[in-house]
Amino acid sequence: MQISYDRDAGTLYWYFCELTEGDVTDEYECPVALLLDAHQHVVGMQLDVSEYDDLTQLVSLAVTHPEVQWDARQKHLRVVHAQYTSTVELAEPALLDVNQTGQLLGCDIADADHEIAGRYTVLEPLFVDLDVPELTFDAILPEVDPTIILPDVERAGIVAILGRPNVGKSTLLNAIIGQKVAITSPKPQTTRSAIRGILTRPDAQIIFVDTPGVHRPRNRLGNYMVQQARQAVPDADVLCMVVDITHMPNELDERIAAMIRRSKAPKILVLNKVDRPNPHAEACLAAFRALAPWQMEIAISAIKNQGVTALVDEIVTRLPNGPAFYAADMITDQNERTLAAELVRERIMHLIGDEIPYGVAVETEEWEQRPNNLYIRMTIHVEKESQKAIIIGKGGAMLRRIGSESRPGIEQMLGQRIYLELWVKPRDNWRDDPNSLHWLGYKNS
Ligand SMILES: Nc1nc2c(ncn2[C@@H]2O[C@H](COP(=O)(O)OP(=O)(O)OP(=O)(O)O)[C@@H](O)[C@H]2O)c(=O)[nH]1
Ligand SMILES: [Mg+2]
Repeated sequence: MQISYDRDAGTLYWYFCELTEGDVTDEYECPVALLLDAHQHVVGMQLDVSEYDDLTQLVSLAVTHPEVQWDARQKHLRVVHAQYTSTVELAEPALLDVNQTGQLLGCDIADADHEIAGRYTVLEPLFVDLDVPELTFDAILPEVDPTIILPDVERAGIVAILGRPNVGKSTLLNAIIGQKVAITSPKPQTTRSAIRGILTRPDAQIIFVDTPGVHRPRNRLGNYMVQQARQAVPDADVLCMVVDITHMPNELDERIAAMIRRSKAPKILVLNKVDRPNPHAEACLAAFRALAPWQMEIAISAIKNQGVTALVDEIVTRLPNGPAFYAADMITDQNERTLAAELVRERIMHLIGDEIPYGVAVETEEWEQRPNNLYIRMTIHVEKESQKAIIIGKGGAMLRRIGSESRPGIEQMLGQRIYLELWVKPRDNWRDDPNSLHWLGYKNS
C-alpha cells in the first residue's frame, strides 16, 4: 500500500499497488470519510462504494492488504492504520482509479481547503515521496516542427474552458476562433473529447481547450468525458469556468469549482447567455461568485458574440511570456476526417430526438480524392437494431436528410465538393465496451 500527500493540491493518494502507465482505464467517484482517532488525527479512510456493481471484483485487490476491511453489509471499504473513534465525511467525493478488470487500484481524496492538513501526525511516517515530474510545456504541447515558421508572439499558453453540459462552452470556442471547430447542440453532453482551438493574434497565441460538460457519468463513455475535462485543469495557464447565468449553480457547478480551486492558475468566471431575460440574475451572480476565488468575471453572449473579444483580451494579459507552438494558420488540433464525422454527429444531435443521439458514434472509414469530388464513407454506430431503423427512417428518408444537411458544412470546411455515403451499424452497448471506445477514439492519453 502507498499513501502520499500533495500539500499544494491538498490531495491524499491512497494506492493498493504501484501504478504503471495505462493501468487505469476507468475513473469512478464515491462518497468518502476520514477515520479519526481520539486526538482528531487521521488514521484511515472509508469509501462508500454501495453505488457500484460487482463489488467483489472492485475490492479484490484492496482487501489483500491487512489494513483493509471490507464491510459487506454497508458496502464500505475501510483502510485502518490505528484505532479510530469517529469518522468525518468529506464534501468532495473520492476519485477511484479502476483497472480494465474492474479492480480498484487506489483513490485520490481532496482536502482542498486544507482543513485536515494538520492532522496527519499518525499517517505522516507512512507517506511515500511523490515523485511526479512537474508537467512542463514540452510534456503537453506538440513537438515543434523546425520546418514550420511559427508566428512571432510575446505570449502563449493554454486556456481550459470548463463547465457543466449545455452552458455554451463550444459555442464560445467557435466565437473566439471565428470558425466552427467544435460542434454544438441544444442537447447536453454534445462534446465528448477535449478539443483544441488555436487563436493567433499579433501579440499572442492562445490554445483554448473546450472540454466535455462535467456530469454524473452513467457509463464508460461518460467516465471518459468527465476525465477529459478533469485532465484539462493541471495543464492550463488560465482556467475559464463557463456558467449559464440564467440558472442557479447546482451540485455539478460545485464539483467543477472544486476541481478549479485546486489549481493555482488564474481563474475567470464567464457568465454566458446574458442575452436571455433573467429576473434572478442578481441571485445567480452572487451564488456563482461564491464558488471560487475568481480573478475576474465577465458577462458574455457567446451566441451573439458579445463580450468575447474583451474576454480574450483579459486572458492574454494572464498568459505567460513565451513563443508560439502552432503555425499561424492552424485553428484546431483535430484532423479533417474527425471534424467531418463530428459535423455528421452534430446533425444527428439536432435531428433525432430522445436518448438515441447519446448512443451514436460516427466514424470516417473511407476518404478518397476522386476526379470530380472527394468520396467520404462514414459509419454511424448505434447501440441497438431498433435505433438503426430510426436513424435510417422511412424509406431511408432520415439518413438522406442527415447526409444532405451535413454536406454543406463539410464542403465549406474542406473547400471542395464531396460525395458523402452514410451507413448505419448496431454495435452492442458500445458506450460500456472498452474495446469499442478505444476503437472509436474515446481513449484517455
Ligand atoms: N441564448 C443563448 N444560447 C446560447 C449561448 N451560448 C450557447 N447557447 C446555446 O446553448 C446550447 C448549448 O451550447 P453548446 O455550446 O453546445 O454547450 P456546451 O457547454 O459546449 O455543451 P456540452 O458540449 O454538452 O458540454 C446550444 O443550443 C447553444 O446555441 C448564448 O450566449 N445565449
Ligand atoms: Mg460542447
